[in-house]
Amino acid sequence: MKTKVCIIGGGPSGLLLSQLLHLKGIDNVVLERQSREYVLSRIRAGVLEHGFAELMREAQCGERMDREGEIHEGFFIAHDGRMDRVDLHRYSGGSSVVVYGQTELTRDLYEARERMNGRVIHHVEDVKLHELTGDAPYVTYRSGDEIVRVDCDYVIGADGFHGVSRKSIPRGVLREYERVYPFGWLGVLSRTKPVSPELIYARHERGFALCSLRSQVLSRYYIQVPLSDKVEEWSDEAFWDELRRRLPEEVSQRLITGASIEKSIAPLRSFVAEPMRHGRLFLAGDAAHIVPPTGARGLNSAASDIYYLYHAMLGHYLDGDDSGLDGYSAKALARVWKAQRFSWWMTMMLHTFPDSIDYDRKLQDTDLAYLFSSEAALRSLAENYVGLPF
Ligand code: FAS
Ligand code: PHB
Repeated sequence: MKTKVCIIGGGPSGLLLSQLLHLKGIDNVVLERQSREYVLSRIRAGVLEHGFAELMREAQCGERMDREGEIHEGFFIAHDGRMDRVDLHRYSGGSSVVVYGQTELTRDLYEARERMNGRVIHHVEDVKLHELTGDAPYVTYRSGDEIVRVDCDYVIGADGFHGVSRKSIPRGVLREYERVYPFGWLGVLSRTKPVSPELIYARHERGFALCSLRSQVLSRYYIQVPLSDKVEEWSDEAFWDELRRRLPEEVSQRLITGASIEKSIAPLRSFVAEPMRHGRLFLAGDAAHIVPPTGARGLNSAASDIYYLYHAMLGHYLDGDDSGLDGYSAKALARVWKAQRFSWWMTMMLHTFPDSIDYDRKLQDTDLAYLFSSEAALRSLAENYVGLPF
C-alpha cells in the first residue's frame, strides 16, 4: 500500500487530520487498532474550544455540532457553599466554548471519512514504524496472518498515550516530563436533566466535583476519588450521595439522579514528550501530551497540533515549503505547555491533596479569592479556557 501520509490512530486527532488532508487532495490512510464501535464507546471530552469547533467546520464536519452542540458563555466555580460565575464571554473578549461530546464529534468524523471513501483500516495489529530518519519511511501491521506494508512520505503518531508511535522514538532522543496526581476522577453519564445550564466546578473539603452535560437530557458528573478506589466499589446511589455532599445546598437539592449508563475512573496525570517530531514521524494529541481534565484542555490541545500539522503538510505538498514541518515541534510544544500550566493550575486550586498542609489550603482559598476580586485574573482564566490563539 502507498500513501502520502500514514496516520496511526483513529481517534479525534487522527480522523480530523485525515479529513482535512483529504479535502485538500493529500492522500492518507488511518490505521486504527480497535473497531469503530469500541472507539465510539469511550466517554471522554465534553468541551470544545472555539478553535476546535472552527477546525471541525473547516473539515466539513461541523453541521451536527452546530445543530446539537451548546454554546456556553460561562461556567461556575462552587466553593465555601456558594457559586461564583466566570463570565467567559465578557472576560475573553466575546468568545465562548461549545459543549459537544468527543464521542459525537468522533462519530461525525468517521461518517465523513466513510462518505468520502477515506481509508480507515480497523483491527490493525502489531503496528511498527520503520526508516523514520530516512527519506522513505514505512509502516507495517498485521492483519490476521498477513503482514501489510504501507509506504509513505510521513507518519503521524495520533495513537494516544498508550500508542506505539512515541515509543518508536529512541530513548536518547525523547525527553518526557510527568506529574502524576494522587487521585482520579470517577465519572458518571446519566440520562437525566443536567443540574445546571452551565458547568459547575466544585471545590469542597471532601474533594473536587464537576457537573457537566452532553445535552439537556444527558448529564456528565465527576467526583475526585483516591487512586486506590475501584469503580465496582461505587454504587450509583453512593455516587449521587457523595456528589450532593460536595455541591452547594441550592444545587444539590435540585439534582436529578438516575441510573449510570457509563461509570469509570480516570487517573489524572500531566505529561509532555519532547520533541514532537523525529525524522518523518510527527506526534499529535495524547501521543505527545496529557493533562488532568480540570481545565478541559485534553482534546483541545490535540486541536492545535492538528492545525499546525495540517498547514505544514499544505505548505509541503502545495507550495514546496517545509518551514511548517521544520517548525512544528517547537510551535506545538509552546501551546501545549501553556495548556499544561493552565490544567495544572486549575487542578491545584480545586482538588484536595492527601498530603496538603494548612498553608497549602490557605493558598487555595487565596487563589479563589484573588480570582474573583481581579478582572486581570478572570481574563487570564477566560482566555485559557476558551483557547489561546493557534
Ligand atoms: P485517543 O487516545 O483518543 O485516540 C488514539 C487512538 O489510537 C485510539 O483509538 C487507539 O485505539 C488507537 N491506537 C492506540 N495504539 C495504537 C496502535 N498501536 N495502532 C493503531 N491504533 C492505535 N479531555 C478533555 O478535554 N476533557 C475531558 O473530560 C477528558 N476526559 C478524558 C477521560 C479519559 C478516561 C481519557 C483517557 C481522556 C480524557 N480526555 C479528556 C482527553 C481525551 O479527550 C484526549 O485528549 C483525546 O482522546 C485525544 O485524542 P487522540 O489524540 O486522538 O487520542
Ligand atoms: C466533560 O463534560 O466531560 C468535562 C467538561 C469539562 C472538563 C472536564 C470534563 O473540564
